[in-house]
Amino acid sequence: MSDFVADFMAKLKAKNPAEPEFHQAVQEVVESVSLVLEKHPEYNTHKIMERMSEPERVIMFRVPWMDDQGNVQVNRGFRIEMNSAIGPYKGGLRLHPSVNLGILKFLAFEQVLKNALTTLPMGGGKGGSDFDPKGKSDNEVMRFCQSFMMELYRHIGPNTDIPAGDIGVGGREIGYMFGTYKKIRNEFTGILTGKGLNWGGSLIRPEATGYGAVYFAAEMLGTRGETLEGKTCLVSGSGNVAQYATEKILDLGGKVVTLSDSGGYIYDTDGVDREKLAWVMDLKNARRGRISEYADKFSSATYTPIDAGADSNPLWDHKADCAFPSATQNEINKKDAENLINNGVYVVSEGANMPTVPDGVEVFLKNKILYGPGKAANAGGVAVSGLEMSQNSMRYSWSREEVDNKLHNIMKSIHKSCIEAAEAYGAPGNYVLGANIAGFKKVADSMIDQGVFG
Ligand code: NDP
Ligand code: 2IT
Repeated sequence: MSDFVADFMAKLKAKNPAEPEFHQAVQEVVESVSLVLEKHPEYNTHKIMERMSEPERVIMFRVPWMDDQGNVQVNRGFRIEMNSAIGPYKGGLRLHPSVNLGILKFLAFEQVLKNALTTLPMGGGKGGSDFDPKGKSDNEVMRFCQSFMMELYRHIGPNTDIPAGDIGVGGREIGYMFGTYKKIRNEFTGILTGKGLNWGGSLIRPEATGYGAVYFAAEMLGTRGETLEGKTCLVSGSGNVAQYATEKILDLGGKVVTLSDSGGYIYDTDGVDREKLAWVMDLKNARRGRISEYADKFSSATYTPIDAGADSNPLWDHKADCAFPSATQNEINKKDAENLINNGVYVVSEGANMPTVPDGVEVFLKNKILYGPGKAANAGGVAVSGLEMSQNSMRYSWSREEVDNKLHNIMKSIHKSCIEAAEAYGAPGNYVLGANIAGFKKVADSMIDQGVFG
């Protein structure tokens, strides 16, 4: 680690204690951009890294709600408005018991660079709550979402901050939040993305993150003259991103052999075909059950529980060509990364945000595999959110084909930006460096243009 990076990180950790995920996300970026800072001392003069790692605003609030038994429950709500240099704050809301300030700051920090890569004018933000939607009734989720929006509404707006979904937030939650905002403000505007198709949502938004991660993998394979046809793929998660990554892998002729949830994973020797995928979507989206039930239903599959405390995750220890981690942060440790390489995996396209620990990323880079980090590979979701905002502004909607084409072109453009930035800084094929540098430069130059408040 260079003196600059060590010094920067020591200060960041002292100022933001007990936020390991935030430290991890920032450190990777500081390491990548230290090459840029050497060539461009003006970024240091303007204290760009210091400013980018300090949120413009952090909102933390009480979310009281009443459960079905009439008991009052209290959760903590957050919105991190990280950076608005290139557009209004934009990024998802996560509802999961693990949510805390540090996790949302890491996600907001990543979001700023990701959004810069999309080519669309969006700044970065993230929010959510430690509310656990699992096991809650529809009415409880609605009352929580209403209470959450009773505070959030003051801080968001179609030109200020536009939240969307993330873990635990899909169409149902966006609907309850949108209805509450509309009631309070007496205004029908695009203050959230991922809306229902009947009330301002965009076609392809639910599919966008998963499709985008697969388009990105296809672009990476294209640099070696290959396609996804006939490739065996490991997918983790079984939520929004995993489901549509699986669908697009099938479209492009690949085979998906794994899916998971926080309890364990299934391995299907015959592959998850369209019929089985439809069954998974029904199981998960109706919140009826766990992925373990897949193995009861389909005899070609086995279920293995995942022990979160174990030294490796068996999902990543199968013969395959490609991996699409699509569950959560730090789900691939160093041993998992080594297992992937030893099993022949040479394409990793991250649907999730920061799913690989830094030592794991090192393993991928050392082995020179095609490794697309989350902020590039999963940018399709927020990109189509940006397209939803454009459609809302125009009071118009594009067809499925139009949105899918735009998404595809955006993913190609992100891939190209990464390749070019990596080459310009002497590390051809290093998408980590490429994504961090390309995203950083766009935001940094905009901040300089706008003076010290930019
Ligand atoms: P969903 O809530 O739809 O699904 C999440 C999936 O991941 C579930 O299968 C869930 O299992 C599993 N999971 C969640 N937390 C953990 C955990 N701590 N350990 C193991 N498994 C876990 O979320 P999404 O599919 O939307 O999000 C998945 C990832 O993709 C996240 O990292 C998110 O930040 C990222 N992402 C999402 C985008 C979007 O548009 N939705 C855009 C870009 C990135 P279980 O059911 O057991 O909880
Ligand atoms: O991590 C992400 O990019 C998202 N959860 C999507 C954000 C958005 O605003 O669509």
